[in-house]
Amino acid sequence: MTTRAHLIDQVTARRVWDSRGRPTVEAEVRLGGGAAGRAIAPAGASTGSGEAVDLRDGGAAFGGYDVTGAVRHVEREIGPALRGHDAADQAGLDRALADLDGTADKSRLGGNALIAVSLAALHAAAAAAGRPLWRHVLGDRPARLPLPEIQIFGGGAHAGRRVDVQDFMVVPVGASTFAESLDWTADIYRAAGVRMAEAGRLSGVADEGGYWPAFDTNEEALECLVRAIEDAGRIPGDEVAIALDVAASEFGSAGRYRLGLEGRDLDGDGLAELLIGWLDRYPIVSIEDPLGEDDARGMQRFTAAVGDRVQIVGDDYLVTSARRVERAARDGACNALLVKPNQAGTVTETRAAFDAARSAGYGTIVSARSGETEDVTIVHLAVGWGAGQLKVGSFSRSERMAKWNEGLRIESALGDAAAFAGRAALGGADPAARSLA
Ligand code: 2PG
Ligand code: MG
Repeated sequence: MTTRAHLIDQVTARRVWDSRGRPTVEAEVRLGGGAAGRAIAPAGASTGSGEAVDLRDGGAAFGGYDVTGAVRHVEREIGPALRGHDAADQAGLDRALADLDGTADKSRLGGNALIAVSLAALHAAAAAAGRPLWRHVLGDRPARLPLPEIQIFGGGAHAGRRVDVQDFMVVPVGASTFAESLDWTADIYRAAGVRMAEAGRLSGVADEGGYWPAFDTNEEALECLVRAIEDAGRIPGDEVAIALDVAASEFGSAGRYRLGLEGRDLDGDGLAELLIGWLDRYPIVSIEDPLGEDDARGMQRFTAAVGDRVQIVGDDYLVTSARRVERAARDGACNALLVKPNQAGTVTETRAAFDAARSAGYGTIVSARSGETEDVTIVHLAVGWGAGQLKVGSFSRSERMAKWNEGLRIESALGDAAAFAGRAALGGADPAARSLA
């Protein structure tokens, strides 16, 4: 039953700043009963062309990245339209947002405006119910903390294209709790830093907090990562495995790829062969966007070749779209979905993509963006939806640590009831073993 207490009374927005020092949209939703919710839109750098579009002002201010237009849309159009809407009816509210925008890519009001409001409304509904967001979303089902993918070296568009591969990550597959997975990662992150320093190559961090990738080849970064896992006293593969985000759309299109670091031009088969060579030589359990977003044939062939032994994640390729997930599942491309709420533009559309991935037997990884803030909503979604995996960047910089730390808080709140998703959460593994929530 709806009471006035659950009805949206006011929606406001302001310009705040993200981890790259760029403007972004923060929205607040206040309900009649006084409960309120707040959320901040993140922003990508290696964006898929099918994503919801962030509305930026252009022009001279802040390099064209300003968001005064998106903020104004929340205040003048979205707020009045949502007034009186039931905050507990997320699907209806998100439909109203999408209808009001009226474009396929959310470009009129701005994907940044829409996702901030949609998430803020979810927060307000949880606050009105008097429950943490993760519990509000999960209900009474058992909770499971996600297996983290944590970046150790940044690259690609997040590091001036210093190396071609975008994310070199660790996955603590042998850990028995979320907290332990972070303990291990802290040691590996530190060990990697010591190695870089000893080699005279420590020169700060990339956009998501991973070390700046001062390597001569992409493969050298993989070798250094394996050594850092060993230096930290962990067994590569058994205890801590590797995940890559190749983000191939950033260095290739129409089936042609240019590895800038190594000065090599490859076709799709050539790139697949190179990556499969790495799978043979290194303990890699997950590989994201191995081929370009426009290379459906390449993705299908790659999945057919190695999808039974490794997780193949669609990020730019699937852009958190239920329609694209269904098509990929039909065509035999990918076996896991990267779930980024701002790619879809609303909570409900994100959830639809998530559900499509689940139905297809895919693994699911809730993910942050390279431009982030102190907002930790995605951690609550990862637990609340039973996603099984979480990717929020590296193990430094507070916009990243805020999220890992929120996972620790949820794990402590659960006490003995806390379960950890572990290795079984990886796509490509038996979907029955992944039935998490
Ligand atoms: C990705 C993300 C996060 P961006 O490609 O998976 O690493 O990067 O937010 O720049 O798209
Ligand atoms: Mg990616």
